[in-house]
Amino acid sequence: MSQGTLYVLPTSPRSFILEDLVKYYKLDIKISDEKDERYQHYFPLGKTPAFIGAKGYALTEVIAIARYLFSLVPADQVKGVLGKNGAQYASILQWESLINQEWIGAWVPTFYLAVGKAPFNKKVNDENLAKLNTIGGILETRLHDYTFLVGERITFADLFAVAAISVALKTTLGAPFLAKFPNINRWFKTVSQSPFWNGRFEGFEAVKEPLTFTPPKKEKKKETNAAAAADAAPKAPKAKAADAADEAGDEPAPSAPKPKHPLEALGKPKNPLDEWKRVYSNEETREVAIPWFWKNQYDAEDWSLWKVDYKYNDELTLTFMSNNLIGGFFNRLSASTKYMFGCLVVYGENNNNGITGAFLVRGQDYVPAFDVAPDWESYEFTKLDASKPEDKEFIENMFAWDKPVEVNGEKRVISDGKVFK
Ligand SMILES: N[C@@H](CCC(=O)N[C@@H](CS)C(=O)NCC(=O)O)C(=O)O
Repeated sequence: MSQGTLYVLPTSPRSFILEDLVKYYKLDIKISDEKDERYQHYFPLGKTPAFIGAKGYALTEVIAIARYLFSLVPADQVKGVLGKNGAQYASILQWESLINQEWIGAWVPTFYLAVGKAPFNKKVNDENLAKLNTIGGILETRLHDYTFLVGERITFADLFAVAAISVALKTTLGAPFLAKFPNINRWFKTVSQSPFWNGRFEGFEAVKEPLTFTPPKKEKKKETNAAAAADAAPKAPKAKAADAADEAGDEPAPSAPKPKHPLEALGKPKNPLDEWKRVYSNEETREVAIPWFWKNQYDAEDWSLWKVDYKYNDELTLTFMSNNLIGGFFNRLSASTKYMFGCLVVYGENNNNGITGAFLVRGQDYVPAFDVAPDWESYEFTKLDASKPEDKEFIENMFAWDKPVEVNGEKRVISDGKVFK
């Protein structure tokens, strides 16, 4: 019988290191990336990794779970990976804790800011990047004097740190970080080749240009003044006033009454969106929701249908980052929630993917619904005609997103997506 279930978020270093530990030591543990009912029962915080063992023994916190998993490995196989004495054991915990708390804690905000999952804030971005560099300096000094973080052989401290640093090298720190810290570079190469990873880092390359906040293309061109040019990480246009006040130490001006959404002027539609959103969320998409949509929701007078394509697919890298980009866009569209519904999907694979989808929009123009998001011009909008079978099929495929999508005559598998509702 399996010794338990490990709940993971596969893209997260806190999770994939435990997955690799389970695989490397051939532990009889089920890995699940689905938060099933048992998970919900035991883990109200909703975080991963999490573990449920025999008789309902439940654990959260990556460091604790790692220790429990090691306790299931025969002692002669663990060898020195947890240190050869009490002092080494404690030093390993020290590095793990530093990386888990301080490094990952600083990297996550830089990543969220870069992919638009958090509203851009230069101060927060700069502070966290500076902190990552300070920790880089601490590791560099240590690795100047020692081959590995704790003594002269690989321990779990090295493995954990490599997992956490790898995601930063793929995103907001990239190759310039390794160029600055040659000992980290040397150590990262060695540790990432350990058989522990079973080839996870084969062909690993840090991104040459670290991910940073990118304003919509049009805005980029407009920013010609020296101040904007000197700004290493340009701000979103809408964040500017607030940031300027922040930097000057000003109190923000009292807020004016919230302006009405321009689509209010169209009055109430015959079929408001709420019922459709409920049906879509609760019913089988193909069997019930889509027929309901055509029968009860869509009418060509009140609503229009749009194909939405990201314009810069060639700049996308990892599929989960493309999906986060959609998440950020949807957050910034929230002022238009009452006026539209839609799905955007990520098709393809890492380093070869794109974003497309379909939206139902109040009125006959897409601009008033979409221009609430500063990056709306990074997307291309094409009107769809529900009386054309191919357009109708596209909309249904996007709402259901259960089949490959055809892009330039090629069928592409949908790897992820989000619903705007
Ligand atoms: N202190 C926890 C942190 C766990 C954590 O924040 N996990 C992230 C993924 S790496 C998560 O579940 N995020 C989702 C959320 O915060 O809702 C640990 O060390 O394991």
